[in-house]
Amino acid sequence: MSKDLLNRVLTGDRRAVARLITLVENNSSKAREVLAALFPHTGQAHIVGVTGAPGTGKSTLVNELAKAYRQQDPPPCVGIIAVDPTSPFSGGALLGDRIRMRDLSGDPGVFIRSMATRGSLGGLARATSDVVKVLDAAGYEIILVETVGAGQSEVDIAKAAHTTVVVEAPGLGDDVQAIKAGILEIADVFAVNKADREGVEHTVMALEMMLDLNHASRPALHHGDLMPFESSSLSPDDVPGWRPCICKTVATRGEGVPALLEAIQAHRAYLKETHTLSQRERFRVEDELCDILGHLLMCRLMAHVSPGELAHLVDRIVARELDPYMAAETLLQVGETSLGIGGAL
Ligand SMILES: Nc1nc2c(ncn2[C@@H]2O[C@H](COP(=O)(O)OP(=O)(O)O)[C@@H](O)[C@H]2O)c(=O)[nH]1
Ligand SMILES: [Mg+2]
Repeated sequence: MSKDLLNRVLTGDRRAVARLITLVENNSSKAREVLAALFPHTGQAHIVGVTGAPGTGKSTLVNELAKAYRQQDPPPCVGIIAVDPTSPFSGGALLGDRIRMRDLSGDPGVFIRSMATRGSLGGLARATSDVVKVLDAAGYEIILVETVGAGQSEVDIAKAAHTTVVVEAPGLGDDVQAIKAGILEIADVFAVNKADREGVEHTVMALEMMLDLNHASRPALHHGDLMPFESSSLSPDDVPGWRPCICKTVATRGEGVPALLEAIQAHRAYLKETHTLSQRERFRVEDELCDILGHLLMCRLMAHVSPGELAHLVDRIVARELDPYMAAETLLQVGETSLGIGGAL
């Protein structure tokens, strides 16, 4: 049964892909099994994160990017994953998705999926990373992941990408949104969308200035915090640093999209030439492993803690009788006895 699903996913059967993604979202044990078997077939896709504030035009831009990719010769298969935890409130993602459905439906080389927003953001990041694996194994060569750049969890989702496009739009306030959201560090390419609007030059200039400041103070490879040079075989002098390019786009008319696609491909080529791709992959995998480990330990530990016990500890913290660290230590002791992994915890 699982083997059948696995084989169908590997041949790119769309219904099997959709079914496995649902299993992944529901965190089913069958999904774990199939994902494990799929894993050796992953690692082929170029993962492009597209992030930015709500309403900047990410969905529209992703749609146009997918179309532009599909016009290449030969056309790569494109997977689109829309992760938008804010969508139940704003409805923004839904509008974007409807536009996409209209434009891209019927193209068998494009697979679109909106991620369900249930569960924690941490869970969403893990589920997204698993859905990327499914599409990767199913033969989607380009995977576009749209996330709302609003906080650390979205940054975590974006970190899983090889190339991250940060979308800005003029008129969202005085400051460039990336500074506020702290997503500057993860930007490989900037798209200043809604270039048909007033203030676009101001936004471009603000970004340029920020990059000048940032570039001067930063070592060559970016994702500096992800890739310390100590563990790298490359010295900063060997690698000309990647300076994020700034592309002006009007997503609604597809303007500037070919140049944006070129910038994404140039970044990909840079990653390959400088061997940063494999390095980045190592860091990503390490990050993922630690995240999964933390998650599993937490799940196992909490299986031995009753809701009543937890509530009691929370009461005592609220009453200032116990500090949160002491409370956590108490829980860990429960885990040490129940799981017999004293040293590890
Ligand atoms: N004027 C203008 N409007 C745009 C442009 N790109 C997107 N929009 C509009 O901005 C709104 C939000 O777009 P959407 O793609 O859903 O943004 P998202 O929330 O970042 O995914 C929609 O009404 C789009 O039609 C653009 O380049 N120019
Ligand atoms: Mg959207």
